[in-house]
Amino acid sequence: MKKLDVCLSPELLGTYNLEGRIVVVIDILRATSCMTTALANGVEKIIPVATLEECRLLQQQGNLAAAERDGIKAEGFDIGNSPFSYMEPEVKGRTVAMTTTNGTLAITMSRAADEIVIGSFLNLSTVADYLLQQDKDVLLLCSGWKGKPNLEDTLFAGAVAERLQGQFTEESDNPMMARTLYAAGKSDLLAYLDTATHVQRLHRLNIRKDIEFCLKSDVYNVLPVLKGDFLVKMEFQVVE
Ligand code: 3SL
Repeated sequence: MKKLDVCLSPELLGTYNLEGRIVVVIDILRATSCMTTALANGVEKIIPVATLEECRLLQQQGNLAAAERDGIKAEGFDIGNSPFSYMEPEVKGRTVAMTTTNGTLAITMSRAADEIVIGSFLNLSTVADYLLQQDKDVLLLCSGWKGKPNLEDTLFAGAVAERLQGQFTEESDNPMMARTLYAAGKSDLLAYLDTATHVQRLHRLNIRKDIEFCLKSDVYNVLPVLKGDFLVKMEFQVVE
């Protein structure tokens, strides 16, 4: 049977062998929700980079540049990290260089994986269907916040683990823990997350509608995958 595990923080990534695995990178608030929204709304590709310097260089080469640190748009860049920025007509057909506090770093740290795909509530069913159809072990990687686990990424890992239950051997208690949290919170994710630290941080920045949007399930049926240096939309057919 295929194997499933959940890595609660990129700091723990060294305890996993990524060879031959699909890694699902998760940063619900808000990086992977932005990536999903961007590709669903016509962005051609995304170049995820770990540092502001790399992002600036790509901006100078003519790419649209999205940069966020500590929830705030970094100075001198075109856009920050709101999914609503990707609903504007100007982004259609563009290549976006993107750097965020945790999400793009988690992607960079997963490079040894066989495949890297992007997960968010916005494309939950698409991610789960894809994983069920592949013949590979899976690691759900929560980006967390600066090395520490967080509730929203763990909840999404639980949502995926719930969909995969019975089809994968679970390698640690993490999938069960994540599923248990998701079962407790899924009837009202927004209320369940109300006191979560990153939700509170975003509230202090007056960011509220992004949170509500990022917690909606199955708004899009796109699967962002990393091909070389680019995140692009993968087309695949769900086999019933
Ligand atoms: O940490 C990240 O990668 C960001 O998604 C954080 S924020 O939601 O933009 O503040």
